[in-house]
Amino acid sequence: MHPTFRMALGASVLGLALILGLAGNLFAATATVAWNANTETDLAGYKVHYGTTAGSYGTTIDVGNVTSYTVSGLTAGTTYHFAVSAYDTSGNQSALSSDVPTAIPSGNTAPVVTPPADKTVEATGPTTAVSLGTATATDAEDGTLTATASPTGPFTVGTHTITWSATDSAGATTTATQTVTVRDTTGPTVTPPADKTVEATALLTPVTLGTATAVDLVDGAVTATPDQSGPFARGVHTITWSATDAQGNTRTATQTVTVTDTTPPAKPTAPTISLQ
Ligand SMILES: [Ca+2]
Ligand SMILES: [Ca+2]
Repeated sequence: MHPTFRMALGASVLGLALILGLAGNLFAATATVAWNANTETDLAGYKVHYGTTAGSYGTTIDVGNVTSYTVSGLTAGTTYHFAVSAYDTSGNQSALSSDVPTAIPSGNTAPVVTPPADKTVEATGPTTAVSLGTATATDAEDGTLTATASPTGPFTVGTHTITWSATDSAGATTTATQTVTVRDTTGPTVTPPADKTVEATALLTPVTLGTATAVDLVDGAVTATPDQSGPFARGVHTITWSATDAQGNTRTATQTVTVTDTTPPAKPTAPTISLQ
């Protein structure tokens, strides 16, 4: 049995350094591991250990008596743990050096998304379809990408934030926002009751005006009210019916009420005659 071979590796590999390199394939990277040389005269070589879990290295490579080694085939965007051990001519192994965790860069650039211009449109109903336009999305690796919008409408009255997003082949997503404003500046459409002509029944005649209807594109049926309700003197009267929507937009329509007097006075009582 050989005595246990002990090397002051923990101290001697303090200089363990990693030089990361990206190979031609964007998704396979290399890392160069370098360490300080041990000083034992019977030193025979080193082993590089690496894996994705600290202290549990899935791969060990006997790299011989060198002080640097380039590991290839690493997955970009992954963190690896590296350590080095030494062995002598009798086959004794040192303990592992300190663990050196290293994140391999993804080597990918996220897409650039430019949203369409903000939009303001007039409501056409309780919800309004809006042509959002098209966002542009470009990616350094993939070229032109398709950006998708969410939500796409139709939209209620108010301000809405549309998120445009594009995802590249490496799974990197970029978002950009567009603002869509749907406004209601249109008052309800008012339909007045039919014009009326009534015969006077008194100095001021009560008239049943009827009911106006009012419909708003956004709010649906709303209430219309007249500006006067009588009773009316003889003559022609213009009644203004108005209705206001939830946004404060008012529209009006008119109804004409005519009070006629075609009734002759009652015949007088028989006169009395006096002779002189
Ligand atoms: Ca990309
Ligand atoms: Ca309206």
